[in-house]
Amino acid sequence: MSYVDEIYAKVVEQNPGEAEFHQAVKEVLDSLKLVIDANEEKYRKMALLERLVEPERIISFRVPWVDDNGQVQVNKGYRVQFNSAIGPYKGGLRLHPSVNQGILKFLGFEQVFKNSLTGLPIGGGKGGSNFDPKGKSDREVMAFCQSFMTELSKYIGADQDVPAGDIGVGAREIGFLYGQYKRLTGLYEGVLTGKGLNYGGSLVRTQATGYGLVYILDEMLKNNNKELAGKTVVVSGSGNVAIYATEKAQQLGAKVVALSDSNGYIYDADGIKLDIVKEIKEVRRGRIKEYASAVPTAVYTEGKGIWTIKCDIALPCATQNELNLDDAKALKANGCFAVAEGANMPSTREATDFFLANDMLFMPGKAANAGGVATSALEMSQNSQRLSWTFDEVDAKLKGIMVNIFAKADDAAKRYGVAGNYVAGANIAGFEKVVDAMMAQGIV
Ligand code: NDP
Ligand code: 2IT
Repeated sequence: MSYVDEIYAKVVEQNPGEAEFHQAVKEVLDSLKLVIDANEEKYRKMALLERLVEPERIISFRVPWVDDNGQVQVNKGYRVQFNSAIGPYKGGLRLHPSVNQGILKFLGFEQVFKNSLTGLPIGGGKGGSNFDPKGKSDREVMAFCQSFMTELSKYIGADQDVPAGDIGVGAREIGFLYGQYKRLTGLYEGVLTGKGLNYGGSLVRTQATGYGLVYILDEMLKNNNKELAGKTVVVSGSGNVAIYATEKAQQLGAKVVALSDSNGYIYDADGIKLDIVKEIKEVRRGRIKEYASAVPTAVYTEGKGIWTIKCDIALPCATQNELNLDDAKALKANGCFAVAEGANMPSTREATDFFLANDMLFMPGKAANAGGVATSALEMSQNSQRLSWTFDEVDAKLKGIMVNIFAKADDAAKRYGVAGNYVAGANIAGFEKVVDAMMAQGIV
């Protein structure tokens, strides 16, 4: 058995029940076969792959808090510190009832390669809890965040591990988490990113993941003699990534006709009116179906099915495995020619293979959504400098980073004889920097 296949078998055996983690590891290892096979002896001796797939550390803890009825609630809290070869652990915190250790390991593993692709000095990590912020009062969210940070604060720091937002964690949660960290440690430092602009946050961080997604999409299209202007786009989700992907796509002349949440999706043939979506989602914390009550041209459909809408470009921006093989076939049948992943691993492996086999342009999440964490790293730089850059400065840096990520994925794919396969390209390019740093730092 090849070294790569051996390691994958071990991962499945030693991490039972963690399907998403197995899926993420398999995709990366399959891409790396070409690179590993050429250096098999050296890497085997150094147990390079064994170290790459094993988190440096996983912290898991109890999170007790009191709800508005005076009832004590208990959630599970985690931080997966996956790999610090190229910088302090960096990655978001997810608050969603589906969170478990396996999901955070998949996200932490992806983050290692994503962060490497940004070219910035950040290692990979991820954390979160099975706490569900939906329907909770601000006081309940604060109580949870304070309890979560009371434990997490022992393991993080501006030069050690710097969490940020992800599903269910936005400006409100980062504020509560930051306040508690400062109170416990007495340190006013860049220990979290996505902070408010008045206490160390960076301009563009809120928009960064969605904007970055559209910047790299635009670059991929241009490099394949296509253009974004005038195209019809379907975006799934209606959270942070979906909203700002829609905003940038519209700015660049595309027409976004659909958005969704976990209950259903809206279709607006006239093009999504984003100010109404922002009011529903960012201000009222409501459901996407409320859009159809406010906009007469819109239709709301309960349940899944957003990928059956006819479009040129699909941007999955909700969650893992939200787009399966049938969805991929429906997209192709309707003329869709490009897919870029705003979410982490939103396409199943079968869907990804279908895109690649059918000559669709496909940019995987670890390249396509890296703009968020890249701008987080820019926030860290500004915190260290004790300076704030202007919107245009940060936006220009973000754009440069995304164009560069495209170039790296494109170049690696060409070097290994799989031109146009940006999955292989992104995985290989991300891996090259991490492996180089790991080999240089010895057996740690
Ligand atoms: P938000 O919490 O702001 O929004 C998440 C959106 O996805 C909501 O519309 C939500 O619907 C929907 N969603 C979440 N879980 C599910 C589910 N199980 N089934 C169906 N729909 C679901 O999160 P973000 O926009 O920040 O994150 C979206 C994706 O982007 C995630 O995969 C995240 O890991 C990834 N990402 C985020 C980055 C960031 O900077 N925020 C950076 C890089 C990647 P509902 O409200 O009904 O739950
Ligand atoms: O998946 C991701 O890259 C994020 N949720 C953003 C992480 C960060 O540290 O900004």
